Amino acid sequence: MPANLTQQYKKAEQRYKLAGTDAERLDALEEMLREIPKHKGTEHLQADLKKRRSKLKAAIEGSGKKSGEVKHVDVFHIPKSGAGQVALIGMPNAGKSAILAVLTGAHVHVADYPFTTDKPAPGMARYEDVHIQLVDAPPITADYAPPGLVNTYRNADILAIVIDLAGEVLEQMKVCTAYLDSHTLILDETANNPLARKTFVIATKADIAPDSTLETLKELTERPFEYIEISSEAQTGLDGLLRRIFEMLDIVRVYAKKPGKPADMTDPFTLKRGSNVHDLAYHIHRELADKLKTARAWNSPNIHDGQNVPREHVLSDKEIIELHFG
Ligand SMILES: Nc1nc2c(ncn2[C@@H]2O[C@H](COP(=O)(O)OP(=O)(O)OP(=O)(O)O)[C@@H](O)[C@H]2O)c(=O)[nH]1
Ligand SMILES: [Mg+2]
Repeated sequence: MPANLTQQYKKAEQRYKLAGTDAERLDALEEMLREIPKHKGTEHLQADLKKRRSKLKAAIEGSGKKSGEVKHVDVFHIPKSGAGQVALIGMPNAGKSAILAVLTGAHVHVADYPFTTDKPAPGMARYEDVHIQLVDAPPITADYAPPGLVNTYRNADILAIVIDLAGEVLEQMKVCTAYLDSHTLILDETANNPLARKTFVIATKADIAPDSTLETLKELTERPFEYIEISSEAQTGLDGLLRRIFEMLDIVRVYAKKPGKPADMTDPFTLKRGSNVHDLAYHIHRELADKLKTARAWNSPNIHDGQNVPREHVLSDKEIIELHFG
């Protein structure tokens, strides 16, 4: 086994091992293939991964298929990857695919006619050293939304309503909120609805928006959404958008360190805010978590660098943790 596999590769491998379904396994395997360093030392492993990939693909295509029956793959289910998943919702031509393209480099079609996108597609954006998954989606209208689309939104951590500021903003807002309401997807603080998702608004095409369109939209929308104004074309507001998404995900990043070795500061683990040292150990390795003996922390508020911390120690963003297993 070559020694120079990246953290990202190892995480994907971990995901592969923990996957519950073939589809998740395939997704993790694809990431491993993307992340594996491409050189002579990894040729065998690459070949092995590719072999496993074709087997999995065959298994997925074969499953549920009786003779002559058409295969069923849920194209609306986008397996999660990265620190969190944000799915876009909007009317035709709103600019959803353009957001994916500019933030993730995913190969999505951006075009000047409606209904360009016909199924959801993921892409990976980056905020500092955190990977955030964005999901492009086919459009909805007042009369129609693809029936399976609700699955895409149910699976996401956060929903982003994409409004074209150069279009009919009130109509777009009405159609999107009506859709989210009718599927009880929208977060109503008072209703304690477990199906609801955190929802905010991306107001796009700021470069060609008539003056004060956004102000009007805010004034006439009753729900207290957060609005983030961007332009994919002029590439404005994008850093702020990613920073807010990171904050909304409510996660902390933690750099794990082996005793006697420097921490890998390039690729943090991400955990829900409020997680502790034991959660980190569990996240890294399920079986090892209970064998955790001690831990030391660096870059932690109120703690001297290198001090021992208990397993109940709550992690803060950017902490470095050294785990000692018994
Ligand atoms: N000026 C300007 N044009 C934009 C911007 N974002 C998208 N567009 C244009 O708007 C049109 C539609 O963009 P898409 O990203 O394909 O829209 P969509 O929401 O994915 O459309 P559907 O796939 O039909 O749902 C394209 O011609 C884009 O070039 C922007 O920020 N500024
Ligand atoms: Mg599109």
